[in-house]
Amino acid sequence: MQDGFVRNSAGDVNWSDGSLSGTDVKESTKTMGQLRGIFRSQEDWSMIPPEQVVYRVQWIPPVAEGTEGGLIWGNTTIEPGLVGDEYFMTHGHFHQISNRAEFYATVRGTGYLVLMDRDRKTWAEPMSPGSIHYVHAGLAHRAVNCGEDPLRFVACWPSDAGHDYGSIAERGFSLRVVCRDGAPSVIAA
Ligand code: S6P
Ligand code: ZN
Repeated sequence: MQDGFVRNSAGDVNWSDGSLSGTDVKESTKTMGQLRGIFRSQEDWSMIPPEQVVYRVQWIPPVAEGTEGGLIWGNTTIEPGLVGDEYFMTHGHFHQISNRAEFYATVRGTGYLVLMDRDRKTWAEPMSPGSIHYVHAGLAHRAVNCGEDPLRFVACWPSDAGHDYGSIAERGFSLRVVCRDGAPSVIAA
């Protein structure tokens, strides 16, 4: 085989758990302390150690983030847990460029993908292993872990999508996923 004809351009995904490996894998961790104001009860939030990990993200950017026309592959793992009666979840965001969509696909665990348009109309799609979710352009998205095990999903999004966290930090979503009598319930915020 001549050098340069056969090579892996991105990295490797372990299909049993969605994890990524390779030299270009980036990783970030979101702790409870970084999620101030995201959960409904500030009092319950303050009782959890700020260093508690809520979720981890891995991603491979084959092109620099912000590049038009590229794609990024990643995964997110949300730990199980509750802040009061509210399940651990991601911060949630709109994409900065409003016509940029995204795919999510669940690998492990159960939960909900909460979706909201700019008029604050909100709904939730159940997540379970194998479920594929198309996040239409312009929708805010947040994943919620309602199970007793980590919730892991893979995602693919445009490299120039960007993340608008400010709108969610200010007003949140208009639905919340809470534990009622031991089971998840989707309620108006
Ligand atoms: C990126 C994609 C995911 C999230 C990740 C964490 O567009 O939607 O990789 O970044 O699930 O969520 P958040 O809201 O903290 O970015
Ligand atoms: Zn996104």
